[in-house]
Amino acid sequence: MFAHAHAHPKPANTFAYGTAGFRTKADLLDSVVYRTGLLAALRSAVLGGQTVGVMVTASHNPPADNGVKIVDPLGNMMDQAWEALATQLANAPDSELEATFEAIKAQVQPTYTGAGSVVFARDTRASGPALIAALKDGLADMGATAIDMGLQTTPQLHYVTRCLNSPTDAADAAYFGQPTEEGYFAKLAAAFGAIVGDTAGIAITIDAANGVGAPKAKLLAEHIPAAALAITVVNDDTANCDVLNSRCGADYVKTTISPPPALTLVPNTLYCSFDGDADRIVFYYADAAGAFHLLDGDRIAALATKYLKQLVAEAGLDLAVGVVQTAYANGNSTTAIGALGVNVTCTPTGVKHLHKAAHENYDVGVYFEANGHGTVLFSDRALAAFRAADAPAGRLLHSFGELINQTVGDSVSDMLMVLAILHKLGWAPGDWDAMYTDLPNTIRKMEVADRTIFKTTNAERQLVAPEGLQAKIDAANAAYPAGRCFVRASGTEDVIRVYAEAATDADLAALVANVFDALQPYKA
Ligand code: G16
Repeated sequence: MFAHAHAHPKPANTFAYGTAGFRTKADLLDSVVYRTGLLAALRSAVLGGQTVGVMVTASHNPPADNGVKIVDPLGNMMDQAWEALATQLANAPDSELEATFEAIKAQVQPTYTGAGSVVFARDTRASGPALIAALKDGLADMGATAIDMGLQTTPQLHYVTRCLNSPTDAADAAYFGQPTEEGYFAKLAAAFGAIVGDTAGIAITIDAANGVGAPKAKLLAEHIPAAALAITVVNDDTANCDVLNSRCGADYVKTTISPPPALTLVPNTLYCSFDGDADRIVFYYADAAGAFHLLDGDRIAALATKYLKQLVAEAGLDLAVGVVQTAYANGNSTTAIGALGVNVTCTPTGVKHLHKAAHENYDVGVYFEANGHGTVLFSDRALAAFRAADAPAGRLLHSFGELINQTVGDSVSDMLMVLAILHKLGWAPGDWDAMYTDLPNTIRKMEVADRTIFKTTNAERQLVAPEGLQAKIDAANAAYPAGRCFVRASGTEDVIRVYAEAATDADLAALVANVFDALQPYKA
């Protein structure tokens, strides 16, 4: 039945649909991506032939890795109930592939009689074209319509997926935009222009992580007058795949709390870093004395919450504004955001969890992971209120509704949101930084013999296995003022992550040393 299956044999490895889809060494992924093609087409059929998205990327991971994830028709991550099915199909022995597929099909029962439709794109990794070929084989074996968007950022693929499933009449309230790259940039540029005008004199330097965000940021610059926003792009070498995310990009800046070495920071000037597929962003600046200041996802959440809440009040709207974070949020950010008078909730790592919580709980749902992954979601009720509003604040909210990517965190859209808010507030980087002071903190990773033994509860803040380890971490935390450390298995890399914060640098160092002592028995 599957004509191309023999060309995509499964290696001996076991695969899991993790934090952001399948992600591992690229040379292991051929069969996984082929089978993801089969599943994406099936998902489309189950959803009545709506177009499903597939993105081939490993985002922040090193150049030798790659990954694949499925996007649902409204541009959100695939329904989590299907993750187990994706894992099951990826791990079926070659001889059982068709039987496994048929069993899954019997379970999900597609009623649509057509073959489904799938739109897909990839980032700049060297392994991308071959994996896309495997994906196309899977779609061909299902007879699905295959829409190839070529090189795109992950958020662009989410955007296009949503547009392909939305009304095409711009007068329709559910119209989202044109399902093209041009449509994406035109929508962002128009909304940004409506907020800041044509001569705002804003400037930003973007570290594009030597990834797909580099050419896309340059395209954005063609759509916005330079007198409104002057964009400089650095770390833009996509010709050399080996430099992707290497000593640059959002993950490097966040985890090292330092600028990319290739950049010399001009004091009191704002910079930002994208990650490899441009779905996260962190900002930073150097003060007059040359000290580095990181403005991460927590701070983006604080800024957006403060400003949007203010606009909602000015517009006289009764809307629930709230914030979603993960355990990685700096404790002082949670306190400062709470002091703005909004609810703050905590979910496990993974934007799919934050997105769901923001969507379910708030009209204006600000969600950001500390690593710079996030966006602001507006409920249908909020968007309708913005459209109907006469007051200037209401019109501004309407423009922010157009500017902010409603499908997923987006470096480009988030960057424009932050720049627009800073401009409206008349804030320099130091004013934004002054919203609160981070507790000293660190994120480390450790290679372990088997990361799957690390099981967590309470939004990943506590371990339930291996037995006895959490008690040691609890004792370490209790020994230091404001000490908070947790350990969890990464869903995107073969490591465990250790996050710690404490009242002073010395306490932080001692806390981390204690916890690493406790982790020694598990080290690879
Ligand atoms: C992905 C997810 C993020 C998550 C990050 C790290 O980001 O989309 O939600 O924070 O991985 O996850 P983990 O700690 O489980 O490895 P990206 O930018 O790599 O797609």
